Amino acid sequence: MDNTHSHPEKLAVEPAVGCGPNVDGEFSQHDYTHPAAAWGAAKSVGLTLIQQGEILNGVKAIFRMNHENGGYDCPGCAWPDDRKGLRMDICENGIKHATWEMTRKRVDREFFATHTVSQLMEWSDFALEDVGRLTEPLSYDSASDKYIPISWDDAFQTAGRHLRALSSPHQASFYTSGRLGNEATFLYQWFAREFGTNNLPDCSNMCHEASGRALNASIGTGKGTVDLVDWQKADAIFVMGVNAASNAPRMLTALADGVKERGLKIVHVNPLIEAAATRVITPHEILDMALFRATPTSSLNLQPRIGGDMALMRGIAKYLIEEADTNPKALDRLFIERFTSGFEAYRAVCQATPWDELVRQSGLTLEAIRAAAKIYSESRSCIISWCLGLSQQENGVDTIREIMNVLLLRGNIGREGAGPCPIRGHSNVQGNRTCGVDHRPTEEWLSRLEAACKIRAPREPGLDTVRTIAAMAKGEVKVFLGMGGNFAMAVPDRNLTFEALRRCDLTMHVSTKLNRSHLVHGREALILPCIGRTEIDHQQSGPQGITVEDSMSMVHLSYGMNEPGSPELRSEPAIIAGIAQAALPHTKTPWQDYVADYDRIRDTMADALIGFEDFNRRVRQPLGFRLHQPARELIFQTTTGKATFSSAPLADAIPPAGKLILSTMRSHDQWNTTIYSDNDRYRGVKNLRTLIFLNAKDMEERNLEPFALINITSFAKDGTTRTLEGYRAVRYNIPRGNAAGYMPELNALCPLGDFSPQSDQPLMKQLLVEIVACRSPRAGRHAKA
Ligand SMILES: Nc1nc2c(c(=O)[nH]1)N[C@H]1C(S)=C(S)[C@@H](COP(=O)(O)OP(=O)(O)OC[C@H]3O[C@@H](n4cnc5c(=O)[nH]c(N)nc54)[C@H](O)[C@@H]3O)O[C@H]1N2
Ligand SMILES: Nc1nc2c(c(=O)[nH]1)N[C@H]1C(S)=C(S)[C@@H](COP(=O)(O)OP(=O)(O)OC[C@H]3O[C@@H](n4cnc5c(=O)[nH]c(N)nc54)[C@H](O)[C@@H]3O)O[C@H]1N2
Ligand SMILES: [Mo]
Repeated sequence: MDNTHSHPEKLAVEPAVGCGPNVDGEFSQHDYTHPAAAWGAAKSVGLTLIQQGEILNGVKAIFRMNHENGGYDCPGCAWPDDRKGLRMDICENGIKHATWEMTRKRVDREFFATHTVSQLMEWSDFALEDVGRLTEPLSYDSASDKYIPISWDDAFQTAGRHLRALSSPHQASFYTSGRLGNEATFLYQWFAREFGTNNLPDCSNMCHEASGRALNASIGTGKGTVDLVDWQKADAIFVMGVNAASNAPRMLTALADGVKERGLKIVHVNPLIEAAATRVITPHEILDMALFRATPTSSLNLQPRIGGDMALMRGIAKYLIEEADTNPKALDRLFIERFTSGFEAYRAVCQATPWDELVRQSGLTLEAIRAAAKIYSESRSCIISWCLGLSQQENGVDTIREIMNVLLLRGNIGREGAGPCPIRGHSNVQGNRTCGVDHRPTEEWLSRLEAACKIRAPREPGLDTVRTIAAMAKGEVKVFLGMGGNFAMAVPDRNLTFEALRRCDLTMHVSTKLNRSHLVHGREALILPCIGRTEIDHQQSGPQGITVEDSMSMVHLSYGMNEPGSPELRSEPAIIAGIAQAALPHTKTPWQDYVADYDRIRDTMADALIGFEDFNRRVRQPLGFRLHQPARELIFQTTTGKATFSSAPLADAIPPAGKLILSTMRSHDQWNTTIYSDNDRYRGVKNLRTLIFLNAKDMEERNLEPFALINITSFAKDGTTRTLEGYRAVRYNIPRGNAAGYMPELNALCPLGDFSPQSDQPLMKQLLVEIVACRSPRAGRHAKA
């Protein structure tokens, strides 16, 4: 498709506050024709290092990242480390992410003395973070509308005073973003529960909640069962609903190696053909880089409609079941009989679903579905991996269970090279759940915690992310603590969320950099600056390591290597301990002992957590250790003791006439709410974020020229609408009836009440919208907060 357009037109009005740098001038979109990773990535790394003044440290960091014995865990994503030791297991976006933290820029008290919060609200999100690392604790002064320095002691006392004043512990909510190490996570949930609440919303509520629930129901574990060795052994891999070249770039290595070394078959399932689905040059292959020798990384590209994945999976199952009439090897009958339940009902459902319905709902041709099924049925061992493209859907749980159904039909679990593999987001989001951040804790968890920590834990289910916002809006939650992350921007329904946060008595954030969540604050507010993953964590007993768990259940130590960005910074465990002591005057927990030596936290974790026995010793083994995963050994801790087929009705993914389904996603140059530039290299976009990718026919139907200004209105289930104005329509290879654009700008369109009843996840990839030409352009205007 010809997407080569550029549009130098300048807008008559001021560009509105957006998330990216908001650079003026020309913007464009054209087809990206180079292989993924390769020199474009190398160049971009160089530019980032220069921008952050970090050439030397950056280069040093590259060589220390993800290395066994002493390196720090890359904060970029949760992809496991390649421990072959021979390669640089790094990627462009990981380096960008680490150097963003290691910047030399600092934001000090002078800055806050000269800028009011109202003024800062006018800044872009890029500009806010770009002022550099936070250097000391700050408290909001309403008289001057400014943040002013506060001592750590006074900050903790402020937190404690508010928390103690609540009439119920459930009036506080404790958010976590998946950056937190296991030790801090464990202390954090301990503190919340000793305080008396399970209000522990986290970024998982918007990320992989659906995967956890589906996997639990199906195979009795919330996690995937495969590891990197399996990725090196599989003979077919399905890559579904992930933009790997941008968001899990180290996956490209596994894909390219598989193709080169053993003819791996790769099926990409994505409404967009993303860069990983074309050809790649992985940066550690220096020779390939030099010779521009690219490896094709796709056997089949399927472009289902948004939400059409379940129909595709059911189609594959139907094919296998039909094949089984003539080919006894199509299904693994022995496995089904010994290890599963619910097969007969599932077979009946597949047989009863007509092919044309599967074709209609998936948006794929019959031939395409059959081609995928053929690759699947001919593979000896197959991995199916997925990310947000599946989990952020209305029927995310059913869809992921359908993936499990397909895997179970051929016994693709519990053996080498086979199994389910959710691609996690934040580098320790999986560890956060393992270590107790869960608003719906099990009785087993709570009673083990009580025994190990000698506390009473509450039994009332807590609030998740969406419900925390609703409760703040109603005045039911009065104190909000954000442990990392950028809550105000990451969550749905921007206007409502801003109002909700502003109703709080106290909002506080533990952060490395200034972000919008600090500016959208309660009556009182605290910014509590912490050291980052790349920095040395000095405590009484010496420098501390923290542990993290990657996407594939490996737990290992991470040591920072730079001196803290400012002497005033504290570690996350130290900040949690400070707040806990101030909030719990009668606590018997020796908080400061734990901070002095993280081995003590790990010793208590070893008592509280199944699988963490002898934690301190095992985690010091060269590669750390892998958490025991019963489902991998075909032990299924489900209610039936077997892996369970689901027979859910097919999801309806077809938008009503005139409307479109909009998916919100990341550009190549952003890390969640952190925007590095307004470019999206692999999608060929330069200097434009306020865009919507549309099918050419959908544009024609609406009389939209390329780059036409448009308004987008979303329709909530409760009948309310939300509108963003002055976006640009960009012609793109995307199925008809579908549209895509960037988070977090588009979060203004996500209705708070529209979450999946199966996962409670906001429908961030499945918004019902109408797109019309914008008559009175107010460029990229964001719904006013
Ligand atoms: N560089 C970088 N790395 C990151 C992040 C980052 O922001 N930047 N974020 C981290 C986090 S927290 C997470 S959770 C992950 C996110 O990683 P991704 O899941 O890759 O995140 P998104 O950019 O939201 O992309 C979603 C993908 O799903 C596709 N998609 C949308 N709807 C559908 C659908 O209905 N079906 C299918 N099959 N596909 C669909 C989109 O086209 C897109 O390719 O990445 C992590 N890694
Ligand atoms: N529309 C839409 N919305 C989405 C998504 C989507 O696909 N579409 N994706 C969702 C997903 S998957 C996720 S995970 C969430 C992400 O939600 P969050 O995790 O809340 O957001 P981030 O942007 O990752 O947080 C960035 C901030 O973290 C802080 N930070 C960075 N490093 C550290 C550290 O080491 N310690 C501490 N304490 N703070 C640190 C910095 O201050 C930075 O500003 O967004 C969700 N929102
Ligand atoms: Mo995520």
